[in-house]
Amino acid sequence: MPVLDAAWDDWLATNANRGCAADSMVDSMVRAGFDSVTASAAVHRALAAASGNAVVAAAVGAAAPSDVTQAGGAGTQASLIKRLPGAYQYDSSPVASGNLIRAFDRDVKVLMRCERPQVIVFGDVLSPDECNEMIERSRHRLKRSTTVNPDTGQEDVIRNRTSEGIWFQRGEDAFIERLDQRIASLMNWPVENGEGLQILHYNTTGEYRPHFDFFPPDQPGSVVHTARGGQRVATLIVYLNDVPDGGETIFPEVGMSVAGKQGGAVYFRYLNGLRQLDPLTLHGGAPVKGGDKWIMTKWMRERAYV
Ligand code: PD2
Ligand code: ZN
Repeated sequence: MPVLDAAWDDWLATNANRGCAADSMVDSMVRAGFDSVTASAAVHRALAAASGNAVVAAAVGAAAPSDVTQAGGAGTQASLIKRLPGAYQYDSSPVASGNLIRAFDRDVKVLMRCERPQVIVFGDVLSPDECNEMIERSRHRLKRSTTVNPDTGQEDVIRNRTSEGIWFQRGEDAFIERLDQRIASLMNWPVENGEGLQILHYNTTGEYRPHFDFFPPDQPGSVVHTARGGQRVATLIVYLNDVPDGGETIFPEVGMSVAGKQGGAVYFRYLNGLRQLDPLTLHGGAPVKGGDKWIMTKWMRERAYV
């Protein structure tokens, strides 16, 4: 793989400042021999820096973990640090402490906690029967997933996200209502601040390249989304099946990956009490190498989601 040297830093900065689309920059880097995770992370950092998104760009530089250089060479880090008004400050997570959390109607196991970024892996959030019921309710209603267009806010189908999905309205029936209540209790965030549950299905080779779940504050397309309940605060991804091979949830900035187990979940929080956004929560769904993958996501907002 090529090295992300000063020449690549210049190329990234130039193209980001010219307003090139993230996809085409990532494609160019992949054609030049970079792997897609490295390319995507470098492009996101360059775009954040170019948009003057000081909070995001700055904290990338400030919190640099040892393997950040894998995705953005020393030059990239140095140029980001220059823009630094203040690094992301880790305040306490709303999620309860302890190894077992009573979440509405169920005891949920805590399997792993990471402080920076704030990531928690849970076991047994849903029973196998509940996972299978969500899959069967969704199987015949799936539509190709979209992502938010940064300029218009419209939902676009793009190559970066090769999954299909379906949304359930919050509390749309007793079963969904119970899951909404349990998840809100586990995330310790008001149920009315939650978006509806989303089910996603990936076939073999399906992936979701690294991205942020929050709406980048400086992108015009974010306004239409934050008008409904403000910024996203935290994500819970529940694994509805055991993926035979691949499909891990990856956090490339910190070299972490979570291999899902049916009923388990990964939580991550990216908006703190100061309304800073944590760049270390860049994450993706690694390509599924064998079989298929089903997940359920819950996104929590700052205020009631209407
Ligand atoms: O499928 C995943 O593991 C995944 C990874 C990252 C899903 C999402 N993000 C998402 O739906 O935002
Ligand atoms: Zn995501």
